[in-house]
Amino acid sequence: MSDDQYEEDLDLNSLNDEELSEQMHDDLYDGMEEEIAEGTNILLSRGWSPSRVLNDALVAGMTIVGVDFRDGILFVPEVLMAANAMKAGMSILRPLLAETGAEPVGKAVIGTVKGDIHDIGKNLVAMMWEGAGFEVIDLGINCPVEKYLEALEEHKPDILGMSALLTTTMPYMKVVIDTLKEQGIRDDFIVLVGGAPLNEEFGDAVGADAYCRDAAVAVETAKKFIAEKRAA
Ligand code: B1M
Repeated sequence: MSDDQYEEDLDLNSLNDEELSEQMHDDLYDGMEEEIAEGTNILLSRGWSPSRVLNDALVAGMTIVGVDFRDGILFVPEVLMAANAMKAGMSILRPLLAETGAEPVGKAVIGTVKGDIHDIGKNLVAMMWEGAGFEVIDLGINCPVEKYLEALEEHKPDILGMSALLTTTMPYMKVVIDTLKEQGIRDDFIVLVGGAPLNEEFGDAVGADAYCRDAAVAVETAKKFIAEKRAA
């Protein structure tokens, strides 16, 4: 039997919990939205809590995707497909998680800076953060400092993430960080920056807490800073 036929014929209901969870890791990896939605519903119907489905079936699967993306085994299109499949599961779980009051790992606001409309990388970071259990408020593209400030005031996140893809727009990150300093709120947030033309030196120069080379690093860095913050 071909792999395709096997996939077509595979009845997710016939798998036990452990097998189904593992199958969902594979399905996430392969960006199979419908299967992820179906698997999520089956596990819930078997009495799994929403946070167990999130952590054991989805986040664990997305972690594998993140590692292979970092290591150059998966590329942007595959990661976007995996992230979309993850979203299919998340959209079922999100209202249930809100009901049960399960604590997210942390909260993050992210946006592409003023003058810049590139959003593929930023979306990837937002999705990967969501996949890692963060609550993410995505401000979209072309964000002026006022938009960041309003979102920080409204959502009180742990993390502020900024993305820039142009050498002409990346200096705007300093405008945002300097404004936070002027308002005396810089240290209330973990500020992470990223985008193709940036590097670590630039991140230091503008006063960010860290530069993130890619979405997988953004997840690792966010988790590391949150753990340090909680420990303090
Ligand atoms: Co534009 N563009 N573009 N473009 N574009 C670049 C960036 C460019 C390098 C192409 C080139 O000339 N070789 C060049 C910039 C040159 C420079 O500044 N030195 C460029 C230019 C010049 C322009 C325009 C000015 C072109 C024009 O109109 N004359 C114009 C600018 C518009 C504007 O923003 N005001 C423009 C427009 C566009 C499109 C609209 C056509 C399109 C964007 C579509 C979209 O985003 N919805 C586009 C695209 C697609 C690109 C390239 C080809 C690809 C960018 C991309 O999506 N990469 C790009 C060339 C390139 O980078 N190879 C280019 C894939 C993405 C997954 O990677 O965004 O780097 P990346 O994100 C990574 C990491 O950087 C990191 O994680 C991500 C995932 O691993 N990361 C973060 C990103 N943000 C993060 C935030 C974080 C953490 C990590 O926060 C914590």
